[in-house]
Amino acid sequence: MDKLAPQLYKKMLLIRKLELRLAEIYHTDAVKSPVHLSVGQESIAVGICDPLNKDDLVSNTYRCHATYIAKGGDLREMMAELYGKSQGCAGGKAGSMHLVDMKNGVVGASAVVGTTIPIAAGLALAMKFDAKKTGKQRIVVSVFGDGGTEEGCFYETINFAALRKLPMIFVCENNRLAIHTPIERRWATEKLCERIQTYGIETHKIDDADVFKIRETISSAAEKIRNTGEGPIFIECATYRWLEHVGPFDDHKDNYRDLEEYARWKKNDQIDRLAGMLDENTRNQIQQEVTDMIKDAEIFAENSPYPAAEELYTHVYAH
Ligand SMILES: Cc1ncc(C[n+]2csc(CCOP(=O)(O)OP(=O)(O)O)c2C)c(N)n1
Repeated sequence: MDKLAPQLYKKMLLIRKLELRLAEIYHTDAVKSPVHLSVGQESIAVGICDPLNKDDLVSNTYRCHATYIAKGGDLREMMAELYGKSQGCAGGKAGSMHLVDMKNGVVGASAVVGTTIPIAAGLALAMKFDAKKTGKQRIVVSVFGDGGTEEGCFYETINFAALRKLPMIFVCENNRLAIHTPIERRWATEKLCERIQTYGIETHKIDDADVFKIRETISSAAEKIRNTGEGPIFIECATYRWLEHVGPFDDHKDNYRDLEEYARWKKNDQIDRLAGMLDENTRNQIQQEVTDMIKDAEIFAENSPYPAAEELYTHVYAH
């Protein structure tokens, strides 16, 4: 058995089970915001975050539950945030699309496609300056979807990051869909890595969402950037979203996605794969731990109070 299998399995299972639990309770209105679930895509977040240090940063989009959990974001605070409660990671004011936990290196997410990419570069620039004083190079990983690469600010950021050799890793989570529009109807060519190479950036492409390959690629990229103080590195990870773009259901009857492709990805499920690598005792123990963690977070969220009315007037800026 690969010695990393138990920890990777546990993190992926935690994401999967927590999101499926959200889907189950969504109809009760306990969760106060829309949810963009990552079911089927867990190996990307876990492969990225597992080899990072606690003080490295990960930045993501509105589909941010998976990286938040994989980077060690506080589970109770996440659940309370989803419930709109005051002990949530953003005081209950932001919800699912804006999870943040800076103490564990999770940068606040945004619903506006592409916008978190330049912010991540700004953080990487700060880290480059910091390293001159501290001698320790922290890194930022900026995660975005294939749709994010269609925004102008993505190319501005790629260019700036290459010019200033920023200590960052760009990861495109390519699930081939932007809401309902498949990639064939959006991209003139699929040569994303080749496009990025023209900026003088090293690229890697992982076609099968293999969690070990993703982890290894990130780990080597991070080591290279830490040793030289120079990035960026770009990684494209193919994956497939199993559920609808936003919400708790599947949308397989909506007739816009290739269900044979979905079936192929399901067969390649990394959670099933790793479960098969573990002995029964280890597997059962991890499953129980994950169930307990989710229950604990749910109870915490239920018992947390809603924000006080005066909170309406905090974090509000007027010009
Ligand atoms: C600037 C901007 N344009 C359009 C939208 C509407 N929108 C929300 S999600 C989305 C699709 C993005 O797809 P992708 O980046 O591939 O991420 P995924 O949802 O697949 O994770 C779009 C177009 C938006 N939120 N922001």
